[in-house]
Amino acid sequence: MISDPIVALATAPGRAALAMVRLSGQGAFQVAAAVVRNLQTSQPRHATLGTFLDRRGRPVDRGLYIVFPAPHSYTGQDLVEFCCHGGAMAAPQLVAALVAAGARPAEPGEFTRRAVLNGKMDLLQAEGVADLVDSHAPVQARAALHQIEGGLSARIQGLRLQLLDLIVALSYDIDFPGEDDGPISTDQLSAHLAAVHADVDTLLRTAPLGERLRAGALVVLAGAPNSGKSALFNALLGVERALVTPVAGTTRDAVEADTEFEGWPIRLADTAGLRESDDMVERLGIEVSRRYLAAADLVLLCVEAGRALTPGEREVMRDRLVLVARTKSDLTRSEPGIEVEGISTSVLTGEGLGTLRWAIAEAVFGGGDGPSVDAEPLLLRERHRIGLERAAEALASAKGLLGPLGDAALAAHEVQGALAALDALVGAIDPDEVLGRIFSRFCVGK
Ligand SMILES: Nc1nc2c(ncn2[C@@H]2O[C@H](COP(=O)(O)OP(=O)(O)O)[C@@H](O)[C@H]2O)c(=O)[nH]1
Ligand SMILES: [Mg+2]
Repeated sequence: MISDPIVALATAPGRAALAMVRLSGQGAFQVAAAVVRNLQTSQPRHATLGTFLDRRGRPVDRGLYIVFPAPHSYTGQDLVEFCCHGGAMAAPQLVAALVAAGARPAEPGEFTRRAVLNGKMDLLQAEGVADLVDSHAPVQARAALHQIEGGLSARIQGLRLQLLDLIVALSYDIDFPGEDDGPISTDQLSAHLAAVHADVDTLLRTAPLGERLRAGALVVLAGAPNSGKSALFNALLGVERALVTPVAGTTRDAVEADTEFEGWPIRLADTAGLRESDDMVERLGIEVSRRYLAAADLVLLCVEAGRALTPGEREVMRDRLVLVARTKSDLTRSEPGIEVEGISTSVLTGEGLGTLRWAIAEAVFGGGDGPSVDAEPLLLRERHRIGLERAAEALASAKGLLGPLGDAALAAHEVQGALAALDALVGAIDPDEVLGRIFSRFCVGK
């Protein structure tokens, strides 16, 4: 059912000054009327102070409510937002009162799902909403907001219109076959097709950065035991997450944390040291380290300042993106004139930490503060990439079907396929499967 009244706490539960409860669906105002003393609905989208009552008419809170008559609401349905007090009692009691009055507790993402089904936003924008809620770095948040505002949707819409033009042009060829010199020559058709194909490819090239931006770049600390990995991990995060001890082999499991460097999202992982070990648990940790190394977008190789790199460390640097952090620089006075490979750092003095954060962001995201992220839409998800890859494949097939020896009808069919791939990205072509996957990861109340 997509119209029955649903209710949810839209803010995080727990101790807080305020909380927000959302109610949406057909009959939402009747449900609200059973809970709000003298509910006023004559002034849409105005905050009204009211007393909220439980099912026996006892006040549970006093707060603001706003009524949004359909279709001018987030979901496109009649909707009421309640702003009540936070904490363990007021908001949960208000939700319980609304349920008692006939609303159903909402599923995760159900409000946004209704917004999509009612045409208030498309699927790409809905994904942007989820990404903004999940983001933990400013650039990531900006990319998500850009998507909510329709950046990627507009770009896809532009591609759709190009494809529709192409289909129209091809149908002329179907209707008047053999007229080589009709209003649209094969050369023109080919050029038109090549232009759309190039635009699809341009967008596809944003996928590696986009997907890395959404997930956060995986930066893995590696190096010999006791080289200062865990200390550096904590210092880069600014919180004590991993255990630091003088005992080699302390870190046995990988510790991961989401953070941001220079506004860019980073998944920082501390691992066990890379060395042979007889201790079974430590060996398992080392195995985990190897797996992390294989998955890393960047390896931060920790090497004590003032010593040469070992052959094993050189091996780690082969064939992957590696930055060398020279650790414990406070313990060694670097000899003037001797060039030290890597960025000199110390967790005691703080030397090099800022430089290192900057260098990591630069290495994995190409640096800058991301003006391109604001100006240009990115493909942030695998789903987007796969959709555009399908479109690109269909266009490549269409290309082979143009010309006197080709078949305009088949070419048009391929272009239709490309169009369908883009439609599925934006809209609810395959509603249950795609919508189910997307919205199951939402928060309740969104
Ligand atoms: N003086 C100094 N000691 C450090 C620094 N970083 C780490 N250490 C010490 O080196 C030892 C090993 O550090 P740890 O981070 O546990 O190394 P890991 O085995 O590579 O994780 C600990 O005793 C730390 O206190 C540093 O920048 N300066
Ligand atoms: Mg450690």
